[in-house]
Amino acid sequence: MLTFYSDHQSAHAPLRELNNGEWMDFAESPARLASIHASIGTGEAPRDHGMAPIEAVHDSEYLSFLKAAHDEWLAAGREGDAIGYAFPVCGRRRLSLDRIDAKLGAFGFDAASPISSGTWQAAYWGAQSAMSALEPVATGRARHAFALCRPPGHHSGRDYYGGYCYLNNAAIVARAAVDRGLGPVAILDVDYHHGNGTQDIFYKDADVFFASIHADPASDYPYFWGHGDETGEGAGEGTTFNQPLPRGTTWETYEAALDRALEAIAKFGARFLVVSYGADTFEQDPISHFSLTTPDMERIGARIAQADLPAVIVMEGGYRIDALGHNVAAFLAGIES
Ligand code: Q9C
Ligand code: ZN
Repeated sequence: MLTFYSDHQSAHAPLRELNNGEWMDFAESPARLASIHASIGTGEAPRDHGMAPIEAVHDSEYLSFLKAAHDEWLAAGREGDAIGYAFPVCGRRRLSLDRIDAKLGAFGFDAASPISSGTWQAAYWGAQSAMSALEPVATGRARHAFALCRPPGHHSGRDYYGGYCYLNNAAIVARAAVDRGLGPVAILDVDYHHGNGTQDIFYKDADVFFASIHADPASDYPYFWGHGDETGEGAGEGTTFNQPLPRGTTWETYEAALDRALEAIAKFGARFLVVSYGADTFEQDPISHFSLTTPDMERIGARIAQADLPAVIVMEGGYRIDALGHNVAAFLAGIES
C-alpha cells in the first residue's frame, strides 16, 4: 500500500501521562513507529502542503497556541513536557490569557496529552502525510493510500487537543477532499476510542458523514462524547452515527456494527472514504478492552474494501507495540484484498 510518513513525526516524545491517578509511561510513544516500519516499511516522505489545509479545519488562535506552547512553558521556567491542570468545564469562552498553564487548560481537555519540544513539528508533518496520501487517491493514481500519522488526530477538535491528538488528520483530509469536489465524503472511525474531535468538527456539516464504532463512553475514554443519541445538528442532523460497544466485544458483534456503519455510509451516498484506523481494538492492547485478533484486523479491512470507495487511511491509536506492526499490516492487507 502506498504509504506516507516523515521522520519529523518521531520528534513528539512526551515522557509520561496522568492515568487513573498515577503517572505512567506515555503510551503513544515513538516506538510505535518502529514496530509499524518493521512490518510495512517507512513509506514515502510527504510533500509540504503548508498551513492552508490545516487552517481549513483548525482555529487560528489554537494553532498559534500549539506552535508556541512548549517555548512558553520553558520561558515560564518549567522543564520537560507541558501539561495543563485547570480546565474550563463551565462557560468555556474566549479569554485573553497570559499564563501558559491557563492556555494549556483552555485549549486542552485532558492531562494525558503533554506537549513536548517536538510536538508541533511532529503533528505538522503528520498532517502533511495525510494530505500527501490524499493526492494519489484524488487523481485516481491509487485506489487507497495510507498516512502513517503520529501523533494521532481524532480526539483533536477545531480549537482543542486531547487524547494524544493535536491536529485532526482525518478531518484535514476530509475537508480537503470536499474542497476538491470529491464528495460526498464519509469518515469511518474504527479506533477503540470515540473520535470526538472529528465528530465535533463535522457535527453541523451536511457534507461529511461521520460513523464511529468504539467502546461505550459510559465506561471508556473520552466519556463525554460518543453516545448513541449524538446524531448531528442543524444541516448536519443525521450525519453522525455512533455505535458504542461493550468491553470484551469480539468479532461477531463488531462485524454487525461495521456492516451497519458501511450501510449508513452507502445510504448517505458517499463517493470518498477516510478511515481513522486504530489498532487499539486488539485483544492485548494495554489501555483498551475489546477482544479483536490480528486476523480480525484483516477482516475489518476486507469488509471496508467491499464498500468499493476510494479511500485514505489515517493512523490513529494502537498501543501494544510488539503486535502493532502486524496489526497494521493485516488491516492494510484486508483493504487491498
Ligand atoms: N484510564 C487514541 O487512541 N487515556 N487516544 C485514557 C483511561 C487516553 C487514546 C485513560 C487515551 C487516548 C488516539
Ligand atoms: Zn484509541
